[in-house]
Amino acid sequence: MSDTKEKNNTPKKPQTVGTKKFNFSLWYLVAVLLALFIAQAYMGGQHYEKLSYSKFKDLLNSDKIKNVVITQENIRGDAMMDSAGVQVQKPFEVVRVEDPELVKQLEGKGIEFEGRFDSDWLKGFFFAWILPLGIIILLWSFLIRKMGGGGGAGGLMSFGKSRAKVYVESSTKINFSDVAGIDEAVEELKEVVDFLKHPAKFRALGAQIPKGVMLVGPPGTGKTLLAKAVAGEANVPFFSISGSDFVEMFVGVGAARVRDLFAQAQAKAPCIVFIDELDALGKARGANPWASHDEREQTLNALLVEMDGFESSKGVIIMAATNRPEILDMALMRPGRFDRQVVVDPPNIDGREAILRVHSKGKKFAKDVNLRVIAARTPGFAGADLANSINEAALLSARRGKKEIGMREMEEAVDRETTGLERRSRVMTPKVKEKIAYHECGHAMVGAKLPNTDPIHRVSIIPRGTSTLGHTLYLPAEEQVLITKQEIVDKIKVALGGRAAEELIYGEVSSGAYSDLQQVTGMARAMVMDYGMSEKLGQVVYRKRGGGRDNPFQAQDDYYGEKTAEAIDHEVREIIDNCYDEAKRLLSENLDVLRNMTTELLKVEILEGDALAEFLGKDRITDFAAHMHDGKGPIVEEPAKSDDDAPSTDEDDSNVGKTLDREG
Ligand code: NHX
Ligand code: ZN
Repeated sequence: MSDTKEKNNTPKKPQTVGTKKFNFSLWYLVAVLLALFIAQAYMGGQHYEKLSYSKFKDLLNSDKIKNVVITQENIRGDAMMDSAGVQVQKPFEVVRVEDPELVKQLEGKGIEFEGRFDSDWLKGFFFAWILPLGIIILLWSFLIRKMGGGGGAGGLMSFGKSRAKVYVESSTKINFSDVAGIDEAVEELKEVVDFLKHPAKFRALGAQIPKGVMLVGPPGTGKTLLAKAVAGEANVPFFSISGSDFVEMFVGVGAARVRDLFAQAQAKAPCIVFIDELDALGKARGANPWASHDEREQTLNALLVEMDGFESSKGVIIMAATNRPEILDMALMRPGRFDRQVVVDPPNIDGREAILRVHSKGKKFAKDVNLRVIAARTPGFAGADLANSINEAALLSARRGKKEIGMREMEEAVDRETTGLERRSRVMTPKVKEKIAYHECGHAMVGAKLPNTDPIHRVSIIPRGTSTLGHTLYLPAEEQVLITKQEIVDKIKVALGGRAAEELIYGEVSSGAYSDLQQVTGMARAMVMDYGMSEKLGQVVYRKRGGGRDNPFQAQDDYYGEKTAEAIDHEVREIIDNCYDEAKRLLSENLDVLRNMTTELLKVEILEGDALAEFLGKDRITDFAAHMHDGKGPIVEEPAKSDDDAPSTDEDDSNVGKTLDREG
């Protein structure tokens, strides 16, 4: 293990510790046997002339046989034989036939002969025993290698200690300033850093130091980054291992690895041990049907024992990450183990903006890039997704030969993630193109005429992905936590605006509104069944909680009878019908603008910003001020603060204020 310690100083190098010697000798054995077999086959298979017994007797009678070796099955020897008209001495072989006269004949002619036990038994032994055994062993080791899975190298006989990849970074260089958008989690972990830095302060008070911190949150939210940041802030070594590295074919291997890991960590204390994907230990049973339940239990037990066993005052803090805390063994959460849980939520709009700001460090952006818009456009994105979007935008900008990343590219990167690739090649007749344009302008017009709707960001008739022919984007300025009845109603009207425009202009409707209608139906049903927003059905929740993430297979045994079901359907229908009438009314009152806007949209294919304001009015479109990331802090900053040092103009700042103070 001494070499491990030496290598620990090189950061970020995965180390593979363990023995492969047994594996080698196994291969060696197989190779030797194979060589033996081949050699034998060569020597045994010397070019004998195969003769019939009668031919052999003819040769014998005509004194052409020189010598003979008799085995149980064969007679071999040398004989003078015809070869291209010349007599040559050649070796021959015949299959032995019951012939009591043979010995007398040989004696009579004075031919040298001997009996011999054929060494062919070796061949037989090889085929009957060694070869099948070899094949079985080969197959076995191959299978195990396949199944031992996850871990990488190793295989059958590497019962070694921790061949687990232990990434040791002597200091991670990452600190809390690299972590954005999860402020609560960071706040929680500051205590851990404090302990690692000043253990004496805590010990003097006799305070119990946390041993284990569990980071709980969906993938990509920055759990690993957070753990690294703790190590970086405290400037201690960072041991990292994945829970899946503990899951092995053989009972006890994982447990041995756990013990080894803790031994290594304690030698390096104070330090952070980070176990990623802790739930892999809980999943083990399903993942490998051949591995028994015991392995998982033993590994888990080893982990618990190790956590109980070591003194946290030494300064080893275990951090673990999981996105499914519910499947973890309860024993892990007991005091003295992972008694502290830190929830790492997906970021809200402010968090996303902060994350974007962090990831834009060291990248060149054009002046018009507005990270607030990107943050508003990416609900549900986690840190990793946002980082990916920025990278995508950088790649796009490079491909387009730009010197800096532009807003177009940033938006395109997000579009690709949310609606799919542009498909300009999708050919459509002018008639269909016009219909699409009217549909989209219908949405936008209705949205602009209603008071409780989100500002319109963009109208586009460029097809995207597999099934979208056009789209209208609205951007909420803030994360919506509550939605009023009137806001939902207005949303329904906007969603029906597309079809309403089609009907008004063409007198008939198309299947294109399919996805709009799905949304509309969902919203209306939620009003009636979930939010108590229908007078006829009252303040009652008719749906069982369920469906969604908790219970995706929920059957439809909700809380209502047949009469109520009818009433719900009727009410949903009525809400939608009323909204549709209202949408049509709004459009028919503004038919000229709708026509002009559609004509323009058909020309330019995308309407946004000022071009959009021309038809919808400046206060109904998104009007985020252009703002960059260059250390000025978030866009919500007080204008007074950035007066002296910020390069942005006063105009910019006033725009910012206006956008964010917008009520509703
Ligand atoms: C389709 N997509 O898949 C075509 C390509 C009305 C201008 N048939 O509301 O893109 O029509 O405001 C099966 C059957 C999607 C699957 C019908 C998937 C219909 C989007 C709807 C714009 N913007 N509609 C919109 C749109 C469409 C759809 C379907 C489907 C259009 C509209 C999709
Ligand atoms: Zn639509």
